[in-house]
Amino acid sequence: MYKLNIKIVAVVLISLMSCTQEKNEANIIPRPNEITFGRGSFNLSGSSAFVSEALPSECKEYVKGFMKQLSTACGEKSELSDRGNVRFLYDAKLPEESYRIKSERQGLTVFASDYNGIIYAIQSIKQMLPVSIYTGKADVDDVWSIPCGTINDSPRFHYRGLMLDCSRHFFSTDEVKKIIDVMEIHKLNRLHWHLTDDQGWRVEIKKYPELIKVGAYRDGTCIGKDFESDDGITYGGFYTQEELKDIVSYAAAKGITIMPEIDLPGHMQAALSSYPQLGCTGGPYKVWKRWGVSNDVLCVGKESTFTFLEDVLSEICDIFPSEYIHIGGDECPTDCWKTCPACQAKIASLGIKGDEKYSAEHYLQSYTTEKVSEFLASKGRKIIGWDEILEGKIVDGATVMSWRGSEGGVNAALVGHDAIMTPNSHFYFDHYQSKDEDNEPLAIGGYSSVEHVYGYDIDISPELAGHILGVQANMWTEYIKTDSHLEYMILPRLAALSEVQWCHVVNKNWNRFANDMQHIRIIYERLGYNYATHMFDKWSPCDQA
Ligand code: TNX
Repeated sequence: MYKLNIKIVAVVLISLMSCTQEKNEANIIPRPNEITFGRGSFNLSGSSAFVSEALPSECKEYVKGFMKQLSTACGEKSELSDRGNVRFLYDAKLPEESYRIKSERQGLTVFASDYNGIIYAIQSIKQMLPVSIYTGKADVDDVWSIPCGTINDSPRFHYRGLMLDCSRHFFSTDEVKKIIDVMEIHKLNRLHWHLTDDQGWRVEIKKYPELIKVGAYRDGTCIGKDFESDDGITYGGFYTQEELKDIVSYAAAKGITIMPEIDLPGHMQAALSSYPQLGCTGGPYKVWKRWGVSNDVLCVGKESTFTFLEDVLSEICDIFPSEYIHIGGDECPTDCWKTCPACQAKIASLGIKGDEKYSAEHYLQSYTTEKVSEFLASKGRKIIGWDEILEGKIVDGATVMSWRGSEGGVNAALVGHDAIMTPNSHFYFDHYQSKDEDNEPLAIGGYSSVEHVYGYDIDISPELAGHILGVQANMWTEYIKTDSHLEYMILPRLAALSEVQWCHVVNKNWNRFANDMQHIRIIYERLGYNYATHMFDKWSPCDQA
């Protein structure tokens, strides 16, 4: 009994010590490459900041915003000054998006070579400060110091994305901004915005007003997974070009590029209902009320379809400065092309022939992708498509988004194409995050816990590695109708994703991550995010496996 008590006391002491140690540690997610802390600390309360003129001009505004948050939270004025003790300096030797923080008793110095590097340094600093830095409401026991030491940090992948489907369900501009905010905290840099699909067209196109008049609304939505049912409630919404431009600049200020997706030639039923002449039969078509893959796709036998696509994509390019435009390309049944005189005439006039691997219609889709790609290239843009674009003939210069596992991405890299990994085995945030499905909101299926997301590892040979641009998670929203449900599906899986995207393999460690999440969850809480708690239910802060 006595022996047992000693053991218990020892365990408690050790865990208390490790907890105290952990507190001196930085709970930054994603984990920086190198953190070395020494003795002493620097107190940021009342500090002022100097921003070197050698840094990109927008850095000043960002630092100013941080100083403002600091002032509000600490209750002591922090502002920009030529003699600031928090100094932001340019270091040409640092790669893109990288940063170094040197913290000394008398001040803090941040080095970077670009805007994103400065953003990420500040995000790391904020995660080392009391959570009231995010809300401006300081607690009495808040301590505003950062331990002396250095942080050297640089991302593993340069494409760190999240895809948001606003077609199946529509999310307000405020909610989209709220998602952008949490992406910034986790150092993601791409929001892939799925704006069109069978169930709703969400982007205003001035030349084709019916797209939002007709295509943005459906007469009802199927109930649960009964695709024949219909709730009879008109559902829809769209973003004006002004709203979209506002979101583009909101995201850019946070180092995030918005990549729009116009899914073609399949997943186009909302466009077909607005302009039935775009289809093979001429319709009539209805904005789809159910989920799945529709057989009604664009008629690519008609030249007028390409005129439509070019007009739409021109306006898209005017709204979104993104170097990449996503053109979808997924799940395009070719049934109607097989019986469509225009499509068949096109196949004949182009001399397209099927072979043992792919049908002539598959090659007709490749032709479509190629034409769209050439048009976008004339506007200085590059295309990304879902991995179906590997079927038939892959278009020169196209980047592949690998969703049906990682093989598509590896195959693309093998033939010299760039790829982004977004396999549905790990990064489909519409999948269940707990095995206890009965106690979860209805989801499409699958299973991807936070730990499972965290465990993704791309084992690729060094020669292919250069073609793997990065990793992304996809938030499809067939079953997600509300903001709180959306946040529940994204968080905290986004945190796990961010370490897959950012951390070099040696720095990934589930136990350390789970421990660090105790801090991030409070940030989520204070910022009013609805996050899933499964991982915390199983985890206590000092629980080291
Ligand atoms: C597949 S991933 C789709 C989407 C669905 C999703 C549901 C991809 C390119 N297409 O249309 O929403 O599955 O998980």
